[in-house]
Amino acid sequence: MQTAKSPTLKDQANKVMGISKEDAVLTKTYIIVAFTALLLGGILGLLQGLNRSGLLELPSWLNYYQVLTAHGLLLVVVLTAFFTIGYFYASLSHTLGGLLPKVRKIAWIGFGMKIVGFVLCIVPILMNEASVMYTFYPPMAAHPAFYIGLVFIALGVWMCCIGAFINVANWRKNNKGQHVPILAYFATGMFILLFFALIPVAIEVLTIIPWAFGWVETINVMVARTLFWAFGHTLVNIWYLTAVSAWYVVVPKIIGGRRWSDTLTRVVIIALVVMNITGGFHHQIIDPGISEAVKFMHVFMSLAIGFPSLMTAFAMFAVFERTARKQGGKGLIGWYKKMPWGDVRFLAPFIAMVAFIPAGAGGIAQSTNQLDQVVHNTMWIVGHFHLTLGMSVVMTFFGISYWLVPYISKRVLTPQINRLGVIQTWIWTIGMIFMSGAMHWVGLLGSPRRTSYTTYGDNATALSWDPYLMCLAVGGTLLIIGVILQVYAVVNMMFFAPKGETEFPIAEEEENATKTPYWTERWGLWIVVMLLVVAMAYVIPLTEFIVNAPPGSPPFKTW
Ligand code: HEM
Ligand SMILES: [Cu+2]
Repeated sequence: MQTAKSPTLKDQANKVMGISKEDAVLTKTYIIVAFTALLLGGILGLLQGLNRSGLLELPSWLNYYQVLTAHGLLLVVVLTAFFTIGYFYASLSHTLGGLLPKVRKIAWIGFGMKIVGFVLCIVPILMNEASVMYTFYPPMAAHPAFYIGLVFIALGVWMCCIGAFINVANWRKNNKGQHVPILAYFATGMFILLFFALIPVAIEVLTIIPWAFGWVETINVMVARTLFWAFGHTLVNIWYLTAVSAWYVVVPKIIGGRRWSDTLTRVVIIALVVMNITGGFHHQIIDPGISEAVKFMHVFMSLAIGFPSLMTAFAMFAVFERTARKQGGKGLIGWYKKMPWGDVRFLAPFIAMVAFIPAGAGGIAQSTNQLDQVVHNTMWIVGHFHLTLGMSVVMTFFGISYWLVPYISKRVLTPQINRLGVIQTWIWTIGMIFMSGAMHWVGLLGSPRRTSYTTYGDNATALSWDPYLMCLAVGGTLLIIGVILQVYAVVNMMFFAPKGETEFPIAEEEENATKTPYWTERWGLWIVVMLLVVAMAYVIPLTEFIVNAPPGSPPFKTW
């Protein structure tokens, strides 16, 4: 497999010398922005947690919904987008023999556009002119600058997608008939999903802008919400694909094992890309005006994504067990004794994987019509995405940082920082169990999400939420300690750790692996299949919303 006939001089130089300075600076900059967003977003999260538990009254110049909008945007958009792009650009650089100069330039232009966009978003938020939350659904309307900022962010991300496509296409042209290296393959899948996911939300934003300016009087709320979730739900799987790439490719190397089946790994990626966008209506189960049949189709497609997830779970535990047996591990679960629990590069993604089991189960519950009636718009949902995103995804990102940051900084992970990382991982785990556990529970008792502290005039039910909200605040406090430790570790590894070479960990395939069939490289075909599945899900409902449009809505400022 992937027996590169004769590695080019550039490939060899890349192996020996590590990442080039230019490529390293690019990823470093993306990572710095990502972790700055974590720090700021974390502080805002703590403010919210303390407010909701009645411990902190926000000053009159700082509105709860302003804080919530900034928290969502910093963590959902800035942290994840910048980390994902920085990580995958380093992966492309490492596995494809360096970034092409023009690709690097494109990525920098994309960076600039995202920053400009982000400033355009944040200024109206600071002025309390855009407390519309990161979902920014009409009929709530923000200052037009907020939406123009979103356009810039989308354009910037598109640039990065195009840059990645150019680099991969160039490699394929020079390596005809070969399989794209696995991490670059993950990157390709992720950037394809990102590229197409941005189309609906860009259309949405372009229809909102004239309405926000007051040039048109009303907007079709159903269309806007649908376009948003076609993107929003896909974003979830973009994060998932990024985290999973490290589970499949990096974690086996760190435990001294080999990768799981190359063919099936690629099939999982294709399945996630093809089936994902079609799940958006599971966020709109309670919305009116969508036929049951259409909702059912979306729920079916959402559950279809469960299939590659289960394959992933199987693959991971198969790798753990196989590796441990080679090292002398015995019995059905004896493998756990052989795992490097003291190595943060393993511990963090391992706990992230385990967290995905309850997180995924909660997601299946929410996709069920009857169960969703109970939890919709309650704190349960907030608990769910702090478990999926805040734990499974973000903790995998943390685990990646302990080798990626030294790798791009030409420094090493010291035992001290590793120990700090292990402590950080446990603090984050316990904090999230408290916070997310409390959120799930209090949600079942009816506490709404996106609502600042209130006792509803000392209503008995509302008062009964208090102990859980206190538990939420305890978890949030632990989490902010975790944020500070993690940011400290990143700064240390980037600027102060001892100089040295750090390996980019990529596990080899099993020796007796079967040859991966070439159809896995036919991205043109997979994109056509994806678009057909998307059309199946969206053409009929969107046509209906537009043809039988209800009276549109004027803009509202509810805060
Ligand atoms: C210090 C750590 C954190 C704390 C204390 C915290 C706390 C909270 C609280 C209390 C809420 C508001 C609940 C509501 O009123 O609906 C919230 C919302 C949210 N959090 Fe966090 N969080 C933290 C970290 C994170 C991370 C790491 C992410 C994602 C990467 C994240 C993503 C979100 C999102 C998307 C929302 C929803 C915003 C909305 O409803 O518009 N949080 N968080
Ligand atoms: Cu979803």
